Amino acid sequence: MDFPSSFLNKINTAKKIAVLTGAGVSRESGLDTFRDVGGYWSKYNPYELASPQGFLKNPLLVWQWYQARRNRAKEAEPNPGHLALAQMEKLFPEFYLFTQNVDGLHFRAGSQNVYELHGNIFKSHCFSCGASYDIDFEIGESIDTIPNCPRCNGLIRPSVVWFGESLPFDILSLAYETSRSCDLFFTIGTSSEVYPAADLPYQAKSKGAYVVEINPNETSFTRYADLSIREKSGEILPKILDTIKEIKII
Ligand code: BV8
Ligand code: ZN
Repeated sequence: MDFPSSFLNKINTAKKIAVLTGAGVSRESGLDTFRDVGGYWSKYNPYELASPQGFLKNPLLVWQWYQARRNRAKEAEPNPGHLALAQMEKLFPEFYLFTQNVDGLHFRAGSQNVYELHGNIFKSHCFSCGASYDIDFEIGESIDTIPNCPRCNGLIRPSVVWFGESLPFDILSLAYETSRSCDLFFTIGTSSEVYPAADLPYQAKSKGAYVVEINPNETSFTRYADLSIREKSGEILPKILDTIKEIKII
């Protein structure tokens, strides 16, 4: 693929890179997205499954959904898109990867500087007192398979950020600061629907960064992007990596 000279020049001069990824980056690892046809939100009401109210109303249903996603994420492998991002990180002085994904695949691909905006599906904590638990348990068909907190007997929940819950303050602050001070911003595999994560590319754009969107479909951000690539991330990111290596003569 021939990239525009504006992008090639930016690759050559950029010192600080910021990346925002969404569920589309894990699609080629076989994991479902949320808003694609057949995605989670076409089958379930997001507020039933990804909100504290939904969890309190039916903790077993929510846990069974997360347990199924945990099992699929465990079986999944990082795809060429994850792997290319892990290699790209080594080619720039500063490279920050902010992900909305909770599947842990960026870490497994070898990315080091990864920040999980919406938490991690393999971590759990007590809904009542907040104590963290990395216990390995299997959710079954009855509510008593949901572990209770040994400290306060509260219900244990997945350590992900649900609708109506604040993102980790330190990570969100870093994401805003990085987006507003980077030279080159990639928004990859996200529908740009969920805030505050979806605000990050706008922040980058407002401060003069060159913003690249990678998504087979248009999004509400597309018209603001300096370069919008209608491709699958697992296919185009290895080509971008090769281009970076050619430019940096590596
Ligand atoms: C917050 C849990 C402050 C983790 C998720 C009313 C009350 C409270 C808040 C709100 C409200 N109204 C609006 C809000 C704000 C709300 C929000 O933005 N709602 C939207 C829907 C309008 N946000 C929040 O609530 C956030 N918190 O605001 O706190 C606050 C606090 C208290 C009170 C008020 C405010 C919390 C947001 C986090 C929600 N958690 N899930 C999990 O289970 O995974 S949402 C879910 O959406 C995931 O986190 C996911 O990461 C996120 C974004 O989805 P995407 O990753 O973009 O995935 P999607 O399917 O949408 O798109 C995939 C894309 O990939 C598509 O575009 C597709 O074309 C593309 N694609 C497909 N294949 C490929 C590909 N791309 C590349 N390659 C491919 N091969
Ligand atoms: Zn507790």
